[in-house]
Amino acid sequence: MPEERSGSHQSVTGDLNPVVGIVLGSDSDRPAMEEATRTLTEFGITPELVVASAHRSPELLDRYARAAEARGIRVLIAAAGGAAHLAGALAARTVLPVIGVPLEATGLGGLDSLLSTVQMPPGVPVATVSIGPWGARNAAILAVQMLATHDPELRERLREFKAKMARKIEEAAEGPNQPAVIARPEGPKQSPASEEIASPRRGSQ
Ligand code: C2R
Repeated sequence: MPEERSGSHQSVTGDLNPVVGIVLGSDSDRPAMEEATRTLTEFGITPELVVASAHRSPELLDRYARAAEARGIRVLIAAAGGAAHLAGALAARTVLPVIGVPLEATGLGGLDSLLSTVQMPPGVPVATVSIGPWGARNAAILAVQMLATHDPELRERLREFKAKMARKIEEAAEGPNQPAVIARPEGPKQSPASEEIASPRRGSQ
């Protein structure tokens, strides 16, 4: 188990060496996965993005998967459409956690990629998220949560992120004609730390 990082200098946030690798089955998957990069950047993590296909470039995928851990990658995100064997092929070659994002690429609405990503045989898990952009965002958040198990600064950012999400819903619930029972208890509206996630230190483009 890697040692727990503590303090801003030890945190993976702001690391120049990527700790998250996003693998796309095709260059055509880039738009669908922009949300993943954007979300990771919100948390101060800049991923590396590579295109490699289990079907079309098996040797390239093999090289990438086998070198990832030694290069400092901690979590892999694999996104593919159709017969999406990409995430499983990565998971077969590394002990790093693999998050699979099924994409919609055929007339089957992404159900084909969902099933081919999620239905892994026992022993080779792929943490599969929802189809398309929802999955892209959740894959990034899940990757942050995995990294945060050994990174207190990231854990704090996740708490602020969740608090901000809850506040947004609570504010909507404070609209007219809402039952008093769900009114917000008295307390500070927003902590300065929460503003940080709203406007992260590192660029969010
Ligand atoms: P093209 O647009 O390049 O024809 O790709 C890609 O992820 C993409 O969504 C069409 C779709 O094929 C997917 N693809 C896979 C794999 N390689 C490419 N599912 C794989 O190895 O699993």
